Amino acid sequence: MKDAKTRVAIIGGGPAGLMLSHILGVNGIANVVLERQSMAYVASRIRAGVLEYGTAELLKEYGLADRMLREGKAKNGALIVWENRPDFFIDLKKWTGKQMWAWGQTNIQEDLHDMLTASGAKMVHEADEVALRDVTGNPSVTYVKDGIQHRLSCDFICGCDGFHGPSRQAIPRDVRREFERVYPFGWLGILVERPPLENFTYAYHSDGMAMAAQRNPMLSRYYVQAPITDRIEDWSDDRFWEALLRRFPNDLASQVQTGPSIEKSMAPLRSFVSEPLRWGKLFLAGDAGHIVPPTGAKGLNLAFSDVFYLSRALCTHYLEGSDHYLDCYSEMALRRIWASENISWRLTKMLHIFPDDDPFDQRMRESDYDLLLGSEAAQKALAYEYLGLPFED
Ligand code: RFL
Ligand code: PHB
Repeated sequence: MKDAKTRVAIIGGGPAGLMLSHILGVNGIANVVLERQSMAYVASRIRAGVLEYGTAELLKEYGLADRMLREGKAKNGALIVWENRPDFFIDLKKWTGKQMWAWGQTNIQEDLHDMLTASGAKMVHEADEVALRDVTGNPSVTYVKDGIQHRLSCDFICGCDGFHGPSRQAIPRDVRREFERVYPFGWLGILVERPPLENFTYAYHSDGMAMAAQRNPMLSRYYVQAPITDRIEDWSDDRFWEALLRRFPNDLASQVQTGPSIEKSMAPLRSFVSEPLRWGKLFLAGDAGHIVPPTGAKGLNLAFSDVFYLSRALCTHYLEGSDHYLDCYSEMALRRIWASENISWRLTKMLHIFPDDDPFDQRMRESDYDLLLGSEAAQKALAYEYLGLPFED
């Protein structure tokens, strides 16, 4: 067994884990990231593409926004189109005076990795059998790397290991309270090397939702709602484009530039929150503690807001000797998490076809949309939620 010591052990090298490592490193707080996969694998995952205003500001503050400012696109909002009803633009600029950014998670992950490598940060990739020990006493994390057992002793463990990682399970079952909605459909997504539509666009259609997203001037991402039981092999490119174009109104469908997919994947939809986010010296951040369906583009943004709160708490502990923010981390992060769970759930309900819905549910869905079309108060509220709530002091 090889022994080592650090202040903060971070499990998981996704966006939450790497961003936390970066902020702690900038503040001179020793930390080690333990990631199960190789860097190449982590970098190849295609995920989110919309950054809330607060996420973009956090990237700017920590020197991670140069490429976003050069190659990404500031956006004034997102479009909703609806079969046989007028279009609606979630007008962030008009109602909040702020913008969001079209900038992919894959790029952020790359920039974080490069920044951490350049600063000599400690990242262990392909760490097997990661296990959390004595999280309410003298915490440590054990793992196996290249067949050799390691023990990393630390002051705190940050569980940034996503929905399937071991950190959440280290909180005893009788302490943990889990809240969950599982949806009976997924989002089948493709990447295509073609210019995207101007706007991120959510389309409601009686066949199911469809969505247009974007990565850069020559890379588009499109999604269609599909039964979760469907396999990727069931969806040829032709079938995908046919479904997508049918679900978009003609004027938009005619602007979609189709082509061969370079990636195709099925994302399940789930709403999930585990409370509390702290147990002893263990703190959960990002997907380790909660999941949202992709409809509001909140998953990555929530991971970053958790990291904002957690890094502030750890910096205040080490640099100012105060545990105030550590003690209120779980409560404070959960307030924002529940707000994002709420908007993601409402948008998911409004924009998708649910197999068991009856005509009453359908009228409720249409009346939700009509309220948006007709009420400036509803438009303003949605703009604030889509932009992302501010971080608490
Ligand atoms: P991640 O990105 O899942 O990273 C967790 C990391 O922990 C590692 N890990 C372990 N490491 C060591 N030992 C173990 N035993 C470990 N077990 C796991 C994993 O290998 C991984 O590298 O969580 P993080 O950092 O909290 O970031 C969260 C975001 O990635 C996530 O919220 C979003 O990507 C969610 N999401 C989307 N969000 C959006 O806002 N818009 C989207 O379009 C969108 N698309 C998606 C998504 C998530 C998806 N998943 C999870 C399947 C599409 C997909 C397919
Ligand atoms: C994406 O860019 O892939 C994306 C954007 C907005 C969403 C979901 C996915 O709501």
